Amino acid sequence: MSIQKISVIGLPMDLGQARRGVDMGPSAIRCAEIVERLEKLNIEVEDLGDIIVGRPENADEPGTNLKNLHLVAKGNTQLATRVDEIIEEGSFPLVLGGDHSIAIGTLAGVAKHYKNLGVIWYDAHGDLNTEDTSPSGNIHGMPLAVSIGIGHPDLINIHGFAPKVKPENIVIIGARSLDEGEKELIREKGIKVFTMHEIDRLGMTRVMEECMDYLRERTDGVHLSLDLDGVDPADAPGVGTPVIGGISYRESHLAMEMLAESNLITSAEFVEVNPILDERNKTAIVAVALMGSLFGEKLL
Ligand code: 4U7
Ligand code: MN
Ligand code: MN
Ligand code: MN
Repeated sequence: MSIQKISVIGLPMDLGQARRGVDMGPSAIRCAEIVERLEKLNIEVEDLGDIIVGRPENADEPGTNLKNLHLVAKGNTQLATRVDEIIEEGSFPLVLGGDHSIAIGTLAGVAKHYKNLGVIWYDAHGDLNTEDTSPSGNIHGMPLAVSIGIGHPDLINIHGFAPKVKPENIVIIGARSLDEGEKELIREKGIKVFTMHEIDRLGMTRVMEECMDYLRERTDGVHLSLDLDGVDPADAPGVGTPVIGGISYRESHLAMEMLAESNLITSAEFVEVNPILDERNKTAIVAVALMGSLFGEKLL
């Protein structure tokens, strides 16, 4: 079924990591004309604005080394409710970040609606750390672990149930910076990963075909979580944790076009755009171009 209506919602949160400015991501993406772009595709678009996040008095909270745990959980709890409502009314949730910790809330709201939710995690990183394995204490490095039910109770139980996703329903694309604990978890849980090695070796076309075949046979909906640092920093410099040797803009474009043709994607989020670190809003412009392709924009 093709998409009739898209609901855009922003979570301008930068508390899941240490570099300020990623809270301006939703604004930068709107400046790059996301709404206008999608409206041209004959899809009804509503912009629900942003969820308001508080400012921390102190990042360190007693009893945990998770930074800003309380506010990150609060923002994500609100996001889960909004995303749930969007799907309830038959619209497609398009979530704008914010750092990647916001995937906790998006997935909580989405997962309620599917028995076997699939997830494509487009990212240089695995985001599979826990309080014990995290080298940083930054929650943006943990949302995928949280979604499979591993992590702090205040995060895994958001929206009243856990886990949100089965590990075998996840496909990571673009990984090139995995911590040791994350590698262990990937092996232990049997998470499917196309690292940069597979993208180099097989090419993006085959990687996407294999990814979509894999998900089509086992899921009843697929969420795309796209971290702009999955894209090479030459093409997307405005991110907090850039890693060289990434997926090119062209390859990313192709991946989105293939997803559009497949009709597989039922919700999406674009995260980690940091205009403070960017060059003339380039990363937001890239994000908007990728969203255009994802929703069926054609060159001719
Ligand atoms: B992002 C890191 F140690 N793994 O946990 C961590 F390398 O959402 C980085 O993908 C996490 O941008 C990056 O802090 C999180 C680090
Ligand atoms: Mn990343
Ligand atoms: Mn990420
Ligand atoms: Mn990052």
